[in-house]
Parts: sequence; C-alpha cells; structure tokens
Amino acid sequence: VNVEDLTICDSTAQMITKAREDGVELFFDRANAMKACPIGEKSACCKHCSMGPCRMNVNSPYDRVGVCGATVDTILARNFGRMVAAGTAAHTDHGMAMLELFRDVINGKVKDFAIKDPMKLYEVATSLEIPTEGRELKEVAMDLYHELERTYTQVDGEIPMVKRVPKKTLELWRQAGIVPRGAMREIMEMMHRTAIGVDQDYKNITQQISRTALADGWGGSMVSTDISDILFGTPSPVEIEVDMGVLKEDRVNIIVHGHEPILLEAMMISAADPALKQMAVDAGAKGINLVGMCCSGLDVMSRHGLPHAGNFSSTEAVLVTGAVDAMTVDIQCIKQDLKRVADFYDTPFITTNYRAKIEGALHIQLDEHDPLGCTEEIIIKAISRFKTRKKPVRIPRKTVKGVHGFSYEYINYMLGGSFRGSFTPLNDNIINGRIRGVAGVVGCTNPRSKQDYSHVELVKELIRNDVLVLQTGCSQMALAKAGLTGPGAAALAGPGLAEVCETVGMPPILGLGACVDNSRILIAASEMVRVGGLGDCLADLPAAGCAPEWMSEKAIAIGHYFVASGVYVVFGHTFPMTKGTQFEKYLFEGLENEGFGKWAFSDDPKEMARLMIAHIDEKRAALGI
Ligand code: BF8
Repeated sequence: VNVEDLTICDSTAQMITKAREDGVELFFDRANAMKACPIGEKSACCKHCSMGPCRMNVNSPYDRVGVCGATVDTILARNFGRMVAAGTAAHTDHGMAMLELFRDVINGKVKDFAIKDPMKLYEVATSLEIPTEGRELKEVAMDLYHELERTYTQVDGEIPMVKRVPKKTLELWRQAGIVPRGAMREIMEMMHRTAIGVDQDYKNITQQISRTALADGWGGSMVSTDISDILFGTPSPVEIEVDMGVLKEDRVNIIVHGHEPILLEAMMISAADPALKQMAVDAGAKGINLVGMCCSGLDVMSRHGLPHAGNFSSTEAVLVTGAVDAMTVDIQCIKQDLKRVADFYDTPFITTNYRAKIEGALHIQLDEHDPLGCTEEIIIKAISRFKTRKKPVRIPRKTVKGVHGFSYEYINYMLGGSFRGSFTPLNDNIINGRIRGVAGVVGCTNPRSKQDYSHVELVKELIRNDVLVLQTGCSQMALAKAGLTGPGAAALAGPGLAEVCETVGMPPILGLGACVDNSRILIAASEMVRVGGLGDCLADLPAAGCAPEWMSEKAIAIGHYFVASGVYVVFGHTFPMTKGTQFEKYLFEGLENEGFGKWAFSDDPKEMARLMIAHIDEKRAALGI
C-alpha cells in the first residue's frame, strides 16, 4: 500500500516509510493484511452463549435466526448495547478515579495536587444546588464529592447532573424512562439484559442503551471534566505547538500517552524538579522535553500549553523516530504492539495503571498518594536511555502552532465579554444567519481509513458553509496538525462565520480537549437552549455531530448519548449495523420520530458535511429562521 493512501499526516507518513526500511511492522500493515470480518463488520454475529457463535446472512438478514431464535434485530441491538456499556464503563471508571483523587485532595491525603480552580468548584456546587454562601471551601468540596459519587453508585432515582439538562429534554427522558441512575447500575443492567435469553425486543434494548449512554455523557464524562478543571484548572486559550517536530534530538524526550490527566500532571511536576533537570544536563542533554499524545496530551496541553505529538494513528510512528527516551501510558487506546515497536528502538515502555498492564512492559504503579515516586523513576529511566541512545534518530521537522483550550466557561466569556459572559451573541448570530449552525467533530483515527483525511475535509467543508465547529479528541489533533486551529482558519470560513470570528476574535474551529470533554459540548448546547431563540430542547438546535474515523467503543457511547440528548450524529467509514433491518431503521429514523436525535452513516467527508448541513437547515426551517 502506498504511504499516501494511509495518512495525510506528513510526519506519520515519513515514519511509516522509515519503519518499512527498518523492517518494523505497524498497525497500518496489519489492517491491510487482515481484512475486517465481513459478518462482524456488520455486527451480524452473536457469541453471547455457547450454543453458537451464530452468524446471520448480511445480504438477507431475515433468512435465519440464531440457535436460540434470536433475530438479527436482537443480535444487532445486543451487540450495540454492549459497545455502549463498554464505552460508558471506560469514561465512568476514568471519572471515578478523578473523583477519588478529588476526595483525597480534600482529605489532605494527597499532597502533590490541590484545588486549583475554587471558582469552578463553587460554580459546579451551585449548579447542583449545594449551598455555598458563607461556607468553607473544604466543606462545600466534601458535599460536592458526596453528591457526585452518586453519579456512579446511585441505585435508584435521577443522577445529580441531570439538573443541567434543558427542561423539555428532561421531560422527554422521563416519559421514555431513560433518565439515568448511577452508571454502575446502568452498565450492570445493560450487561444483564443483553445476556442469553433476557431482553429480546430491540426497542426495549434500545431504551436501556439510551439510559446507559446518558449515564456516560451527563454522568461519568461530565464529572471527569468538572473535577479535572477543579483540580488542574479550567482551560482557556493557549498557543501550542503540535506534530512530531516537537521532539528534540538534543533533549530527553518523554511521551505521555493515555487518558487520565493525573500521570501527565505529575510528570510535569517531576520534569520541573531542578535535581532531575541537572541530571539530564549531566547526561549531555539540553533538558527534559515532555510531550503529550492522544487524550491525556489534549487534556494537559489545553491547561498548560504542553506540546502534543499526534493522535492515535501516530503512537507507533512516533517511536520509529528513535528519539523517544521513554513512552509512558496509563489507560485506554494504548495499542499492545507499542511495546514491541518500543523494544525495537530501545525505548523504555512503561505502564503506570494497575488496570492496564501490558505483557512484557515495565510497570511502575502511579500511586495518587505519592505520584512523584513513579514519575521521577520514569524520568531517570528516560535520562539513562538518552545517554545510551544506540540507533540513529530521525525526527520529522514539522511543527504547527495553533490555539486550543476553549472550555465552555471561556467560550461564554469570549462571546459576552468579561462583565456579561453570555451565549446570547452566539444565538443572535445563528438567528441572523451569519452562523448557520454548530457542529461537533470528534473522535478517533482508524488505520482502515486514511488518517486525518476525513476529519480535515469534513471540517473545511463545514466552516466554508458557515458552520462553527467544536472539537475534541484525536479529531482536534488532526485539524491542529493541518494548521487549522489558528485564527488563520477564518480565511477558509464562509463570509458570515468569518465576520463573526473577526468581531469576536475567535477561530472558526474551537478545540475543547479530550474525549471526556465532549461533556463541554453538552453544556454549551444546553446553554444555547437556555438563552433562548433556538427552540426549547436540545433536539431543536441547528446542530449536528460527527466522528468520521471512529474506532473505539467509547465513540459509540458518545455518539449515542448525543443521539439520546437530541442531536443528529453521523459516523464515518464503518458502522456496526446490518442494512435493511428494523434496528437500523430505528436508530436511523425511529428515534427521531420519538423526539430524540438520530444516527446516520457515510463513507465520504463531503457527504458527511452535506448530511449535517441539510439537518442544520431543516432545524433552521423548523425554527423559522
Ligand atoms: O478518548 S479519540 S482514539 S485517544 S477513543 Fe482514543 Fe478515539 Fe483518540 Fe482518547 Ni477518544
């Protein structure tokens, strides 16, 4: 396969070529060698018991049923439900770890971190109706902890964050019986209902799919974002350098890849330690160069301006530079094969979270009560690798500057000014038509589609048509590498959007952070409803979402919590669905008729944009604007 067909990221392309010269296999090679299973790809097989596995005929899905009699709709819905359960579990377990850290910071058990943004703490507490007037920060914080713990553990009744949901949307959820309880309960019930011989009505299964997904978006993910802001600071715009050129030949390069910000926050403290800096200099280096990748990188770059080397499809490629003196990982989206590639280039590869060990990798557990014990050891290992670098280093020279860190709070401030922070100007500009609508473009990259291509083409098409784009996750990094996260991108925007960008002083593409920060999009959308003029529920907004190159179950959970919240969501390149089934019709049409959003699929970024814009126009027409 030609390298140009695998990626539009120049640095990754250079490293794929180098890997071929070095005889190192990458996941691009395996994706090519191992074609996707044609039945599994359409989600038309069931292995929930040992009477099977059973497979359906994807070309004629009602030809047969499973040994137990399960229809293709039951099979599709159960598989989809388990993907949502897994994605929700990932985000909520991550959120719960953040909440535990918060508790231990309040208790004084964790000394290396503190409450960095007390204002956000008071705001979150107020939004959950926790009294703050005249109370000590610690007292409010402890109440907040207990309230938020319910997001995970609450057995019955509505979780606290639904207080933020627009009234009419919440009413719809209540009628449909999908207001989430604690995530543990929802995930448990989802797993139970999809076991052999339990729920065998695809519509009833979908109800639990929605409730589980909402426990992620308005629960686990939202808590994770809020607590990370409280502990590490709420992001505001910061100029950042991205792409593989941020690695420096004369420095000790450490890549931090994963999802929980704790590891990278602790790494930053250790990397600033004068003794360790001196140790690096003594080893002949000009310093320690800490670089993020994937979501923890996005989290920390938005808060502290740390450089970022690239997204999911580049994590092996970055090792091929030979310049990485240590790669350290925590949870999620960490390819097992990184270990083998790291070994080839003599890079120490270190796991740090007991939940996510990798066979053969060095494990140094990050203990929240003494995080620096772990991170100092990692830095020492990296310094010693720098000293004994054996293989030649080849770093792609490309770096790109862009602006990131658009939290909901900052967007509010940016639009309304410091004394009257408000979403009113955004709504006004949507109503007067300068801005056609708002789109969230998010999610992964996938070796089965050309890396970054669909993200970049889709976003260009959207802004050209005056659609303001909000971004998170690996998608944000695709646009950053393409040089479209600076104010210069306004030159590619349609005249209306460009004018607003110029007046407000904002770029047309706003990077909001990691995948859990999709919750910031939910909050922004709710605020648009609250401000008025754009209908009275989330489904009324001229808005749409897309994950053009998704691959993780987490993306399906995110997609579905947007759909259940009322948003039109397009997924690209692949979708776990058999065409011509009732379940497909239900997700792609039926849910919308019940007042929710709906799913759509396309393989082509121009078509994705067309679908999203057509939906935005439909919503505008319904609003009479
Ligand atoms: O949570 S976008 S590849 S890194 S799953 Fe993973 Fe997908 Fe990237 Fe972050 Ni999100």
